[in-house]
Amino acid sequence: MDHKKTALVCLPSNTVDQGLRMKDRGRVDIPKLRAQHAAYCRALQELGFELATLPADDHYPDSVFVEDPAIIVKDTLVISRLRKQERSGEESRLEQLLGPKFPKMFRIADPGFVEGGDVLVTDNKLFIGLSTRTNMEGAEQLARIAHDTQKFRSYIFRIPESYLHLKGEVTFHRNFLTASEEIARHFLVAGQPLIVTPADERFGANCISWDKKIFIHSGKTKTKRILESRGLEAKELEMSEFEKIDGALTCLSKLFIAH
Ligand code: CIR
Repeated sequence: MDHKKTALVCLPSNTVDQGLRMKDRGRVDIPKLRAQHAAYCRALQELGFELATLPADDHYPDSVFVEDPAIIVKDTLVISRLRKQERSGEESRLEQLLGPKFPKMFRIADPGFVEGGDVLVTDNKLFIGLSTRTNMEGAEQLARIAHDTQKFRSYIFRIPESYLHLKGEVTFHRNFLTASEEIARHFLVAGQPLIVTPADERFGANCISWDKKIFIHSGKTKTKRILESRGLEAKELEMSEFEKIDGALTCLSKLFIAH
């Protein structure tokens, strides 16, 4: 059987500059953002991913952030329940596209809310961040689904108020994790080597990799040095326009193995 490493992405909408933001970080330059998205897609291909690309959806300014509307735990697909009115409804497009590819599918139900950005999935554990977007009801529903379908154990904890999502500051890379020093202690139970990044480099721990090659947000010089000292080949991607609307590298794709 052909097992393809697939990256689901969504093209940026014409309204992407109206994306939600925790604080004003300046005007989003849409042409520049599109160029950054194109470079990101090329990076995924360089890592060996085949792209599945959703068309832009102007009704949803934040629809480029496909990490949030769904969670994948092995062959189980969980459709999120997005908290913000402005994003509510983004889930159905992912469900239509991904639903047929997964033998098991569940939906987070009222009064639960979970966003994919708050869920770190490792080989056998979930780490779920409670945030302004993910509540305890949602986290418990997800933990139950992951336990019943895959025997996964879940760890649920509150994330710092300055974070939008847990995964802005932690990434699972198959053989190791990268995590900001501010939250790294939560992942000591992960059973994987942990590479700790400085707390003052926002999104430093949010990176995409395959084997030794790792793409990071540009300008994270200390993070880059740390990754290189661990034998990784770190390459920078300019993400300035996404950072203005609180987006990081992993937020822009949903990675899975297609059967
Ligand atoms: C939002 O506030 O929902 C978007 N502007 C940013 C979403 C970033 N997604 C992520 O961290 N997974």
